[in-house]
Amino acid sequence: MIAGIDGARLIARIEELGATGRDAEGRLTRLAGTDADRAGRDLLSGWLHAAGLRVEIDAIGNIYGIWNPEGATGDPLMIGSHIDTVIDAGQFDGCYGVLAGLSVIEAMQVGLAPARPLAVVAFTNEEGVRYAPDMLGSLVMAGGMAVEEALAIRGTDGITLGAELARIGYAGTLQPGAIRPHAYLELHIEQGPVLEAEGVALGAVETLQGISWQEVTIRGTANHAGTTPMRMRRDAGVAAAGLLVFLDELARRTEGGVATVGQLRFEPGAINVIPGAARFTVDMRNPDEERLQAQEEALADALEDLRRDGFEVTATRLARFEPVRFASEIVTAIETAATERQLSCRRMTSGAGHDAQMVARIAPAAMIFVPSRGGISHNPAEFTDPAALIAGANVLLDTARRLLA
Ligand code: HGY
Ligand code: MN
Ligand code: MN
Repeated sequence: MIAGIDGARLIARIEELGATGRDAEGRLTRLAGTDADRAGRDLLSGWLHAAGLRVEIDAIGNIYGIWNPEGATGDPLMIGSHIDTVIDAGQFDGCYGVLAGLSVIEAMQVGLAPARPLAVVAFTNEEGVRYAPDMLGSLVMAGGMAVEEALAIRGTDGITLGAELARIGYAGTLQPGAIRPHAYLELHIEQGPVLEAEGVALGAVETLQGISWQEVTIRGTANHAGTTPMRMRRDAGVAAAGLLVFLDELARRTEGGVATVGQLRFEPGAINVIPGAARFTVDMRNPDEERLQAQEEALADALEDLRRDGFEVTATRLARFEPVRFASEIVTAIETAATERQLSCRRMTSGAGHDAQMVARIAPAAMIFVPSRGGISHNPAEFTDPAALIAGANVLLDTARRLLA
């Protein structure tokens, strides 16, 4: 009987990976394909090799650590997440799930001989901050996008993902999808307030909400800030500001809706020039597909109104994923594993996007959440108590064993 994972080593690795790829201001920022991403990838690959795993890199840069015990056959049980981050990130988002997956394999290597191989995976560009869409590596592995199309995506800095993966040494040869999961588990911090507010130890994630990403450009007329009467202005900045308030109010009155404008840029961006153009991103989400479509239609109507007011408006789709329901048999296995460890557990939906939603296209998949302090994430203040991290990893271990039985 294996008692559990090596908790101290898991926490130490989270800390060490969390110290990797910090910028000059000490901010954790490992965007896909950057030197910081390479540093994180190299550190993880070293741990995978040290655990005696076969390490494979596929053509979209996904990193697989495969354990093929004596006599094991069939497709692997896959445990994964991501190690790329947002800007000024917390150290748990994604990394926790990958490192917990490694710790599960290492625990099983002592005394267990599963009949099926196991693979721990770190997917490329889950965050989508530099390259859209997000969850890109798992989307390609699941056959949702051709690898050539994904490699040709230009980042926010104009450089293609393919060029960057080659530059950092992670343009693999393995065909994405060649390693097909028998089933998939992902352990992740909740990144929201629910578990902490309810005092529940774990979340058995059964659904994940729909996601709609767009980039909107509004063009008006750049003009002199002093000489141009208000009645003569076509101020793209004010038009954009009106849309930001509209999107916020729309989400607040739409059941389950959320909306975020994370990036906003005025051009030419001078103190005494009326903005001739405004570019911004729109992230809208809803667990209900029809309501998400209604949010998208309301935005489209608002953009049409601006065109009638004389603005030139374009909207480019960056990502669009429908809500996902995970495999109920795995959700049940997670609940059983939690109960056996006397840990409280509740079913829930995920507000965040995750690689599991892509892998669910090709295999039974589900997720386990642990609480986030204050519900904070995508922020250096992101934190989960070490005991909760270790408890989550042990429930991941027990669930994996149940799926391998
Ligand atoms: O955007 C998301 O929900 C995820 O963090 N990529
Ligand atoms: Mn994540
Ligand atoms: Mn994230």
